[in-house]
Order: sequence, then structure tokens, then C-alpha cells
Amino acid sequence: MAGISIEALLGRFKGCMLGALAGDCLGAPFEMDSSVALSVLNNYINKLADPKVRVPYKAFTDDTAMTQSVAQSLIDEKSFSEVDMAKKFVRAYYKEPRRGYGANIVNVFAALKATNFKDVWAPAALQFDGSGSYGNGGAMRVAPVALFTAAASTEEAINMARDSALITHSHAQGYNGAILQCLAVRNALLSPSSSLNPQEYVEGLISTLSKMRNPREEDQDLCSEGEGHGGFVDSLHVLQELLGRSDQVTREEVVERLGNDVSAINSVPTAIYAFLRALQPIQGIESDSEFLRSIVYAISLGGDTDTIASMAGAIAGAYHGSQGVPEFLGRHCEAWEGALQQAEELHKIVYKNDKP
Ligand code: F2R
Ligand code: MG
Ligand code: MG
Repeated sequence: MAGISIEALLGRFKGCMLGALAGDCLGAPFEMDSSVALSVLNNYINKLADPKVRVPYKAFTDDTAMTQSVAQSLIDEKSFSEVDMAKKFVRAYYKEPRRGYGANIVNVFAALKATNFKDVWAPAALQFDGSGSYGNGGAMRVAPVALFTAAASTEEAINMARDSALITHSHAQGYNGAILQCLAVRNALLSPSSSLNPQEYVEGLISTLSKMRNPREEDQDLCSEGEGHGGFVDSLHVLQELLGRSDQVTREEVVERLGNDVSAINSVPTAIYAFLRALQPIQGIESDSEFLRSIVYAISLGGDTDTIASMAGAIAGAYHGSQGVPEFLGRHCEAWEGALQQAEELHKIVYKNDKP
């Protein structure tokens, strides 16, 4: 675990879960805005940071509802159970259907319920005339898988990320996006503080994706041909090029080259870029918290703001830890304590036999 103590990892588990939640809650009011002015976001954050200001809390959306279900399933089952996870997704959706779920994933929930979870993979495989969803729903909820597999092999993390996504997203871009986001969280979590080199970090992601065998060769019917992880590797090369001249890169160029929509291919690399770009000051963003800067920058790109900010926040929180998360966010985000509790429980399961 590269010299990170188990205690420090607890802070990082908390940071990751809080980051996923904060990105979702802070980003949700701007979802589908074409872009968000930095002055608007500076005012927004300054207002929340002011202890005298009383505003309604920021509600979480489907990103958090599904992340909570993934975490709770891993906590309850102490392993990956596709049936339990699918049941938790469906229960959460029918309890609170107005959390802003994807337009088509709700058909998977309905089919899972109607078939009494008989074959949990089948409804997702039937989506979009059999091509499956390439939405970012599998990626946006995958952070707890990265935490749960922190002490396991990279291969185990990849397999669990893929399986957790396949419950709803059978298109290769849908589940490969979840794998990439899982690896991004995992590599941030396991990187010693202050030593992360952005180019090497991205190189590591490219290397792991490039070595991956074509997933689930035994289940080719679940994958659409020719839609492997190549698209993600290409985007990571673009990301490296953007990082190399980050001061001259406009937000418009980031959106044009990496994307900002609800597809996994046009949002996971963008979230990774937001995390890495925010390790340096960004002109126009007032916050000097690197954690918060990643979320503010992600939101400023517009489009799928809750989800890109949530994924960037999960990666940033895993790297900076809970001490990097400004305390005032806890006053404003719904379900803050629940995220902390799930982080603690996941940490306890992963490191139960290890001495601090
Ligand atoms: N749904 C939203 N935002 C819409 C506005 C919500 C509004 N703010 C409100 O309050 O109601 N956000 C959430 O959805 C995204 C995650 O979506 P997920 O879970 O991947 O769902 P789905 O339905 O599978 O895919 C999303 C859309 O992508 C397109 N799509 C996917 N695969 C496709 C394919 N093979 N062919 C064609 N189109 C495909 C469809 O338009 C899907 O509806 C997150 O942003 C989350 O925050
Ligand atoms: Mg959402
Ligand atoms: Mg979204």
C-alpha cells in the first residue's frame, strides 16, 4: 500500500465518499447548463462557506442514491452480490424515483422488479435494442468498489467494477467507463500524498487499460463488438496533451476534446482531467482547496455537472483525504453523515485484520 498507514487510508476512504457526495450535491443545480461562469461558482461557494448564511441543503441525485446502494451492498454482503446490489438499486429507485435518474435506466429497474430478479443481467442487455446503455451511470456509482478492493489485486478491482456496472450498463463503453473511474479512484487512493505526478498517473491508467484482455470473452453477447476500451485510451492521450499545456487550455477546448455529456466516454476522462488540473491553481477559481477546486472546475465545464463533479470529487477525495474536504460542505450536503458511516464500514471490512 505504498507507505500509506491504515489510519491515513481511513481519511482517504472518507474523502472519497464525501467527494462523490459533494460533487453530486453541488453540481446538481447546474446539470445540463451549457457552461457555468467561474464568478457564479465563486459566489456560490463563498455563500456556502459563510456560517451566517442559511440556505436549504443541497439534495443528492441518482449518482449518490446508486453509490449508497453499491456501498451498502458491499458492506452487507462483504463481497460482490449482483442480486443484492440489483435489489438495492431497485428499492432505492421505487422509494425515491424523483432523484433525477437516467431516462432509460428506469426500464431496467422495472424489468428487474417484474422478473423478480430471476436473471439480473438480462434487462440491461436488452436496453437500446440489445446494444446496452453507454451512459455514465455505471461509472458515477463505482467509487465504493475501488474502496472495497483497495487491498485486492487490480484484476479483482477491474472485474468487480465491470460486474457492478453490467447490472444496468451492458454497452462496452458503459462498463469500461466504470472500470476507468474505478482505477482512477484506486490509483489516487494508493498514491502517497503530495507525490502524484499527473502524467505518470495517466500513464498508469493507459497501461492498465491497454493490458486488459477483451472483457468477458465468455459472454460476448453482453458486449457490443468493436466498442472496447480503445476510446478511453485515446481520450487519456488527449488528456495528457491538455495537461502538458494546461495554462493555455480553455474550458471550451476541454469540453470539445473530452466531452461533458451523460455518456461514459464523454465524461469519465473529463472528471479525471478536472481532478488533475485542480492540483494547480486555476485562473478565476478563488478556492485554494485543491479538493474543492476539482469540483468547481468540473461544474464550470457545464453539461453533466453533477456526475462529472461527483466522479472528480471521488478521485480528489481519495487522494486528499477527509482533511482536504472543507468542513462547511457538511452543513450543506444531504446525507453527509451517511457517507462518512459507509466509508468507515468499508474501511473496517477491508482492513479488519491489519494493525494500524
Ligand atoms: N438523467 C440525468 N439528467 C437528466 C436531467 C435530470 C433533471 N435534472 C431532473 O431533475 O430530473 N442524470 C442522471 O443520468 C445520468 C446517468 O444515466 P445512466 O444511469 O447511465 O442512465 P441511462 O438511461 O442508461 O443512460 C443515459 C442516457 O444516455 C443515452 N444513451 C445511453 N446509451 C445509449 C445507447 N446505446 N443509444 C442511444 N442513447 C443512449 C440515453 O439518452 C440515456 O437516457 C447521470 O448524468 C445522472 O446524473
Ligand atoms: Mg444525477
Ligand atoms: Mg448527471
